[in-house]
Amino acid sequence: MKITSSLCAALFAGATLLAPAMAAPKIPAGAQKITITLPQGYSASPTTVKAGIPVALTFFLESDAGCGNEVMVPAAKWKKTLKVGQRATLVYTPTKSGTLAFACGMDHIRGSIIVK
Ligand SMILES: [Cu+2]
Repeated sequence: MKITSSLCAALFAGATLLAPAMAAPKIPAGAQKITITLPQGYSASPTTVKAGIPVALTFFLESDAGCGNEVMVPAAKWKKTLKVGQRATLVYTPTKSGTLAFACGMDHIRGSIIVK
């Protein structure tokens, strides 16, 4: 676990350094594009995506969501704090069917996407 979290921290540090050049991630052709509007997206009925195909998952913070302004996708080791009106996109390829979970940074407001 320690190795994973320090690797994660290193990745975040790298991402921060590269932030100006990487404001928007490259979205592969054929990616499944999904936008989750927060805060209601935490409780909305989940969207379904296909496994094995990249998902361009955009979180849009429509209005203040409290601690939910910070959103994370644990499976992708991805976390982002949004300001109202801001979007952040994660490109991630789910490899198996099930649910792809996202949550506030404290992991107590949760939502999910169904992977088939
Ligand atoms: Cu929270």
